[in-house]
Amino acid sequence: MERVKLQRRTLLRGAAALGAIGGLPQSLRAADPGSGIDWSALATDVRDQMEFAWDNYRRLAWGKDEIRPVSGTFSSFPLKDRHLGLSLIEALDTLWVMGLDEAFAAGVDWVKGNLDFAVDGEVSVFETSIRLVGGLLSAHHASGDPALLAKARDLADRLLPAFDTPTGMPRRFINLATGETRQSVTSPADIATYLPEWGTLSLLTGDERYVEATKRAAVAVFERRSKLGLVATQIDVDTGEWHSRRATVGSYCDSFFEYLWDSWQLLGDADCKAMYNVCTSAILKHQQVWRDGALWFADVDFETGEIVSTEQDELASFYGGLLGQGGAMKEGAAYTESWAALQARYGILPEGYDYLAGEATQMTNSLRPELADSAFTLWLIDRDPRWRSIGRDHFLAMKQFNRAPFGFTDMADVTSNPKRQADHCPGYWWSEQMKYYYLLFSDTPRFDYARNYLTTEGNVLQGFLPQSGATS
Ligand code: IFL
Repeated sequence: MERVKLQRRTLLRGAAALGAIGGLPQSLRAADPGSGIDWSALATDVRDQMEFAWDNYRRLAWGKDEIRPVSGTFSSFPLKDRHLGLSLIEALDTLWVMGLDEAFAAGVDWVKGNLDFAVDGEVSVFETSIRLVGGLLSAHHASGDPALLAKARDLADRLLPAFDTPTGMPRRFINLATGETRQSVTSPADIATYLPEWGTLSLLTGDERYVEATKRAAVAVFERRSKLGLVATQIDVDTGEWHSRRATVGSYCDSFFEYLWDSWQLLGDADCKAMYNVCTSAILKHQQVWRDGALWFADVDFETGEIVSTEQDELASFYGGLLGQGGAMKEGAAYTESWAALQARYGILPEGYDYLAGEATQMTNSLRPELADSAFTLWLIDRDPRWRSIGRDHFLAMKQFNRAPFGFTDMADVTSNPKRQADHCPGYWWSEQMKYYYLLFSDTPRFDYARNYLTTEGNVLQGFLPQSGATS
C-alpha cells in the first residue's frame, strides 16, 4: 500500500486540476470561500426547490412512496406494489426545519389519517427502520406529537421478530403482518444500523427491548471481526459464519461503523465508542491508500489485508464526515477532498470510481447525498467555509442536472454529454441532502448547531429547537 503524506494545499491544487477537466462549468464551481457568497439567499433557494418538489409530489403522488419526476408517475418502496407514504414521511422533519409549517401539518395529518403498517407484505428490516421508524421519530422530535411516536413504535414492534435468531443478528426481510422472516445471509449494515433510533424509542417508551435487541446485534457483528479487526460484507445470521472476505467502507458495511460512533454520540454508549475505535484503527491501518495526492480506502481481504478492489463506492463518500466526528479530522478532510475533486471533474459523482484506473466504473447516480452529508458534518466540526462550498457545488449541480418537470431525479449517466436523467426520486432525497444544504446555508434558529444528532438517513433525533419561532 502506498502512503504519502499530503498537505491540505496540495489537495486543493489537485481538486482544481481535476475540476479543469470537465464537469461543473466555472460559474457553478464554488468561488473562493471568502468571496462574499450570500448563504442566506442560497438557503432560500433550497427551500424554494423543496416547495417545488413537494407541490408536485402532493399533486401527483400524495401518499405514494416515491415520485417519478420526469414522467409524473410513482413507484413503491419498501413494499412491492403497496405504498406507505415513504417520501412524505422522509420529508417531514426537513419541511419543519425549513419553516414550511403548512406542508408539515398536511404530512402529519396524512400519517394520522392514513398510515397503517398492518400490511401483508415483506420489507427490508434495515431500510424500513432507517427511513420510516427514523422519519416518524424525527417528526415526533420536531412536533412532540404522540401519534407519531405511536406509529414509530408500532412499526418497530413489527420489525422486532427479525432479531429472534440464534446469534441475535436480524434476518434481512420480514412480513409486516405475519412476522415471517427471510434471508439469513445479510450484511453488517443491514444487521447493525438501528441503535440510535431504537435506543431513542426505548428512552421515549421505557421499553428496553428495542435498545437491547439492537445493541446485541451490533456486538454480534463486532465479535466476529477478523484478527486484523476488520469485518466483511456478508454474514449468515443463523450460523454466524462469514460469506464474504471483502472488507469495505462502502455499501454493506458503511453504516455499521457510522452507528457505532453515533450510539456513543447520541446515547453515550461507551461500548460502542470502544468498538468504533477498534474498527477505525483497523481500517486506517489496512485500507488507507494515498495515490496521486488523494486519499482512498481500498477494499481488502478481511483476514489478510490484501487489496481485492480499488473501486470506490460513491456511498463511501460519507466516510470523511464520520472520520472527522471520530477525531481523525486530517484523514476525514482529505477523503472528502478526494470526492470533492471527483465532483468537480464529473459535476455529479458517478456511483462507482476506480482510483487506480482513474475512471468511473458505474455511470449512474441515484441522487445520492453522501458528499453533502460529509460536507455538513465537517462544517459542524470546524466551520471551515471550504465544506460549505462543497455543499454549494453539490446543490448547484443538482439544480442544473437533476431537476425534472415534477421534481428531482436520479441519473442514468453522469459521464455522457449531456448528462442523461433517469426517472426516480428516492425517499432519502427528502430527508438528506435537502436538509444538509438548508442547515449548511441557513443558520436557522430552529436547529441547535452546537448539540445535535442526525441519523444515517438524515433524520434529526436531537437538536431541533421547537420554541424558537420562524426560520430565517
Ligand atoms: O438510505 C440512505 C442512507 O444514507 C444510507 N445509505 C444509502 C442511502 C443514501 O444513498 O444509509
